[in-house]
Amino acid sequence: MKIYFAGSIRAGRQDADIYLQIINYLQTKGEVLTEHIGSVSLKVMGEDGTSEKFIHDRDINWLLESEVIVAEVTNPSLGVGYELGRAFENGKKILCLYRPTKDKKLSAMIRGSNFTTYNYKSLEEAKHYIDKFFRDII
Ligand code: 6K6
Repeated sequence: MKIYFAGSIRAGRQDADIYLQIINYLQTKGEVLTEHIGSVSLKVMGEDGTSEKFIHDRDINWLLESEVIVAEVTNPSLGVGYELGRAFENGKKILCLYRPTKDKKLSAMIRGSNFTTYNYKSLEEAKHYIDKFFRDII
């Protein structure tokens, strides 16, 4: 099963290590087409020599060929929001994972959508919800 993982890039890389751990776990469920999102060497400013159009078209092709989209949505990202909208319109199975904090709230456009969204506090909890999501969609 092809899985598209989405997480913030230009909106900030502070959660890159969490993305990596989630991606590592998702790789036990299928083929993650976007494993670079977890790379700590991927910085906010961009991949050298790669045009924005190339990135957009490549990522959308990967998204459209994936069956499942998993997004870590704690750090709000325009790109991730856009990918979720495209995924939804194309009938993809969507899991959003969110770490709640006292002073921030997840966008109503995500929480109020039909996406499966789970709050989590630890990697163990995220893994539990990933297991549940994959059990439910099979
Ligand atoms: C590398 C480092 C910074 O920028 C790059 C090159 N850009 C991207 N490379 C790969 N995927 C990208 C890039 N920019 C956006 N995306 C896609 O949008 C990813 O699949 C992420 O899930 C999402 C991140 O969007 P922003 O708005 O946070 O960048």
